[in-house]
Amino acid sequence: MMKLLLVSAAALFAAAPAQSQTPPPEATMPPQAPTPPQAPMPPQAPAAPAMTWMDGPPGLPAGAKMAVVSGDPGKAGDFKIQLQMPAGYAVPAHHHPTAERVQVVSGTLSYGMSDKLDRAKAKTLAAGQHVTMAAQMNHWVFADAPATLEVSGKGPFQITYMDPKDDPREAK
Ligand SMILES: [Cu+2]
Repeated sequence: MMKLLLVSAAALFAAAPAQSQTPPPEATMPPQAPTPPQAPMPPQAPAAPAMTWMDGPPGLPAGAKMAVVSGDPGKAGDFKIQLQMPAGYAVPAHHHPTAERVQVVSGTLSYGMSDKLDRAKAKTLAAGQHVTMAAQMNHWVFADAPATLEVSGKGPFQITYMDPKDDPREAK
């Protein structure tokens, strides 16, 4: 009987050896320097350059304002401009030597692809929508309310009116 108890006790100790060990002394943390108050700044997107608005190019009817977004419409290469049209503004039928992509930023743009501006055949584009006018293809646009467009294409930007009398440069 006694022998059995001893065996049991030995088995208990054997089963829980860790409990008999003294826990390691707690490591004392070295005093920490206070966190510097200036946290690292998150990477910032470069500020969008402020757009400079100027009178539209002489090839467009007076009244529009333009701002260059990227590139240079007067030089070879890709360009992107924005164009602000006042209410009632219209560009009669014309074409360009290269394709012209027109996207509405705000307002509504009416347009058509034919040799003469025809309000009855106009399609409309709302903000965010775009159309691409193929190179050499006559088209026209008008805006009954103020509208802002983004126009992109390959420079140098040139415009040829179907009817030379529509060309504002002819009047000068
Ligand atoms: Cu055009």
